[in-house]
Amino acid sequence: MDSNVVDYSTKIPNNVGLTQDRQVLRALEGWHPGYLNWWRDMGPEGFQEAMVYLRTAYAVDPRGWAKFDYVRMPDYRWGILLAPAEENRTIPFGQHFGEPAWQEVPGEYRAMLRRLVVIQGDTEPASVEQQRHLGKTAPSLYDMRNLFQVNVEEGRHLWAMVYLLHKYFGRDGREEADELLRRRSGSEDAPRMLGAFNEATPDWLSFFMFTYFTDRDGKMQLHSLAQSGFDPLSRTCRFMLTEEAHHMFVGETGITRTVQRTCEAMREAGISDPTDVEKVRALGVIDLPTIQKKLNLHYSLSLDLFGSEVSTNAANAFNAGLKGRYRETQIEDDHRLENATYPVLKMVNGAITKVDEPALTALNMRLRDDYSADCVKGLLRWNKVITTAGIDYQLKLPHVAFHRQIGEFKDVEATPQGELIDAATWKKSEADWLPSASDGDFIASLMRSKIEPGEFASWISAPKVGIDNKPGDFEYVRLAA
Ligand code: BYC
Ligand code: FE
Ligand code: FE
Repeated sequence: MDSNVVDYSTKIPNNVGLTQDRQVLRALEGWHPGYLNWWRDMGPEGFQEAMVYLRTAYAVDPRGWAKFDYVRMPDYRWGILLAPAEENRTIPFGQHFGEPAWQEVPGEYRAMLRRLVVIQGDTEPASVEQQRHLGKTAPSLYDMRNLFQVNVEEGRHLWAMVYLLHKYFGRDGREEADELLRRRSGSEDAPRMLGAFNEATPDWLSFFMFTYFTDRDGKMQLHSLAQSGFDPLSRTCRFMLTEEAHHMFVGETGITRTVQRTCEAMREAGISDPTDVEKVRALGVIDLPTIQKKLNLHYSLSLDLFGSEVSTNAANAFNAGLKGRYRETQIEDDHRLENATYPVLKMVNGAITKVDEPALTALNMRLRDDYSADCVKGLLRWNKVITTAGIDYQLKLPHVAFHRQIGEFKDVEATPQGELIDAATWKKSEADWLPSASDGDFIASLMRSKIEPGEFASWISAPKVGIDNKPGDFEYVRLAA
């Protein structure tokens, strides 16, 4: 069978020849009911019966892989899709540089590889859990559809990692796959593995910030894992990246539309001072300083996901050929990094200082730098909207030392400009930099669901174009009667 085409005749759609792989098929069929239970319990609350205009992947080549149709989410065809194998692929970095890519798990690196797969897998259902209440306050049917599209695809990303665990890791792989359904975002006794995935996503502005900033960590991590010498992981991640693009699009355009609506409302009302928060809020839109606070929060939480700036885990995974750098194959160096250095921001004698560290242990820092550069693009777009509206305000990324819980800066307090401050000053100013409870209450007060086709909540403008080129009043979700 053509491995570009997905086999939909089986219960678990796939392009990995599952029908010929009875043992793995049986293992996955055993896991499937637990997954559906998890989806019913922890997936979008109140919308399991709604018909949602979703895209489903039918092929894995870059063009035309998706078809759109109305689907009840529990009937979504979650499947196992790997990007086509690259012939004669070799390991592109590390101690095994140039050797043929592995088609089976390299025994000596089994534990390290399993850990990476499990951590990746854990984030996917976590995000669905974090977003499960948002359907009820969707600002439009268009946005509601996008939320659910992201949710079903994160569910599929879980399947992607579970396939690797079942196929390549035997019994402990199956146990880990079960654990992925047991942990819960924000749970006291069985939380999700990484910090940001236990935080709440209380409102739609947070959702857009999350899909812009946190899904973008997903992009960077998936790019690094797509370089992996373990070929099945590489192929899985390469296909996941094609889905990821839509998640970040949802975030970027969601924030653009929020900023746009705010600027429009301010102009119409003749308000030129963006910091006149009360006046702006009275218009039923989110003031720019509050948008900046949400941005500060989600960016800093997402920076924590890169781990410590200096990390032997990162060096080991690179040396082993399991996790590479962003765009590894396009970098011109020896891809072993034994003698190279990389500048790392560290705390030295109480000051934030740039220090050259061995490039191998600085890989998390490097990926984080690549991430920050990638984040800037959205800010340019949002700021253009603000400038075009004639408003004197600019959104900015806070300094990497601001509000950190992991790495070099976890024990210090810093302003968004990167100035170190004492605990008392932090306490006094925190509410100027991060969303306060009253900011949250205000945003929550705007989160009114709009379910007439073509209708949008007061705080967000309509998108420029519809999904799948549908007109503005398209009924993206048919709610259950
Ligand atoms: N929270 O050497 P260190 C996505 C732990 S998002 C809690 O500093 P390392 C998505 C670490 O586990 C992408 N714990 O860091 C987005 C270690 O613990 P152990 C997800 C943390 O290992 C939106 C210890 O601290 N994929 O796909 O080099 C929606 C020391 O670790 C955190 C991946 O992350 C934290 N933030 O790097 C849906 C890729 N950070 O082992 C989906 C796979 C560190 O000593 N994971 N720790 O007990 C990795 O590559 C690495 O595990 C990390 C950490 C980059 C996360
Ligand atoms: Fe994902
Ligand atoms: Fe995503």
